Amino acid sequence: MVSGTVGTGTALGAVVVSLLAAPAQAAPSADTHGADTRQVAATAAAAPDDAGLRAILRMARTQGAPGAMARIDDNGTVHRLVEGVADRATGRTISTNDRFRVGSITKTFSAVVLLQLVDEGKLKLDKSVNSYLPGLLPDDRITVRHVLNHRSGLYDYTNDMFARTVPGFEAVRNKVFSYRDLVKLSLKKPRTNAPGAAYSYSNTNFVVAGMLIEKLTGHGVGAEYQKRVFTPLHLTETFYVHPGTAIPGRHANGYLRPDTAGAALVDSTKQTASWAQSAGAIISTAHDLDVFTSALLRGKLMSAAQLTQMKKWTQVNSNTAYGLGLRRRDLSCGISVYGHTGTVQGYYSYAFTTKDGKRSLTALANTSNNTTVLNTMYRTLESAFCGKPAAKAATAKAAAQAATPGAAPMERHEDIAPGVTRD
Ligand code: REX
Repeated sequence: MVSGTVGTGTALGAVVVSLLAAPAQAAPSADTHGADTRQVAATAAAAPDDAGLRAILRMARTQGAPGAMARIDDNGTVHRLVEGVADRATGRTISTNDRFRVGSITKTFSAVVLLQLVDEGKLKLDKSVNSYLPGLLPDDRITVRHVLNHRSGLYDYTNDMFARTVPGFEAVRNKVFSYRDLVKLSLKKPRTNAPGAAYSYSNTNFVVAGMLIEKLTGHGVGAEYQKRVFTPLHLTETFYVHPGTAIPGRHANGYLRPDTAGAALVDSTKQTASWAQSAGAIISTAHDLDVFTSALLRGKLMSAAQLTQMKKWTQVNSNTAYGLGLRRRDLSCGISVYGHTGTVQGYYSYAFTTKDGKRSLTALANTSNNTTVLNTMYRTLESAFCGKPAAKAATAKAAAQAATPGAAPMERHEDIAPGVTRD
């Protein structure tokens, strides 16, 4: 079943977050690549393509996702599209109001907390991690910035943990790790590069980010997310329940695809997500994620100076760049969108917004370890921000002269932790 509704929803603009006085902008470090210089349209010009989105969600379902949904908040107008089920046992239709595990979208929340701490003068991006957490890392040259832009070289322990998908998951489903346990797992392996030398996506970086939050605030990350982000933005559907295993309230179940072709999906809804914590354990909804990404890009969560730091990009591939806990995706119509992707067992999600925060998309498929579905869901960004193919062509033409030369042929290179996703 497919359904789509458009209506006027919660205004995204009524968010007021008091900011501490912003200090002078930090000097750019040698390892940060281009500032935010793409001169493309600031916001999506074409109306969202609801029919195109519907077709994408339907395709995700035929490719093995029990359900898929998308919500667009477009300057006060809400588009809701759903396909399939939230729960295979009851057959309940998935809803755009369902809570789900957001995976690495959590990284953006962690980066926001750390950048607020920079604003408060408690943290410096270009200082050594070891100056805050003595002896934690084997190289004093690894800075806070290296951790936030995945240039630390710290090996991603999830490569080994989830080399075999279902056994790997079942081995950690109910486990509670300390951050130090996870860093220790990473340090068993050689580092992938010298500090600052290369981009290499790693969950270990955002485990270190969580440790920094705890050390500098004296509180667990859940309390800091709540105080600094969830409460000020009224994200009442957003939770950090670690090490609890249940998703509170109405939610979509998650279904993990085993590596063996034809094997039955595994209901992976309940887990501690302790392997992820500050790298991936937040639970939220499409509405709350749309509010979050919009508020972030509108500058409601940190000083302009720190948002500029967050948007210092490392080019990852022809259409993706990474800032500090923030991805930029360059779409075929010449528009760039900002946010993050998330993969946690049973859930693939996308949460992106325009440069001015006026149009936001959150999309979810309640399966994972299925690259075909992931590739399909990636296309929701095009429908949401570029509109119908005809409108897309016109927008692309208008933006062509302004766009970065050579950027954005439409291709998807998901930089999931290497070796972690299987076809
Ligand atoms: C863990 C394994 C994937 C998933 C992972 N997730 O590292 C982080 C994340 C938290 O959200 N990353 C995304 C499992 C990609 C991001 O940053 O955008 N795969 C699955 C396997 C493969 O077990 N053997 O697909 O559910």
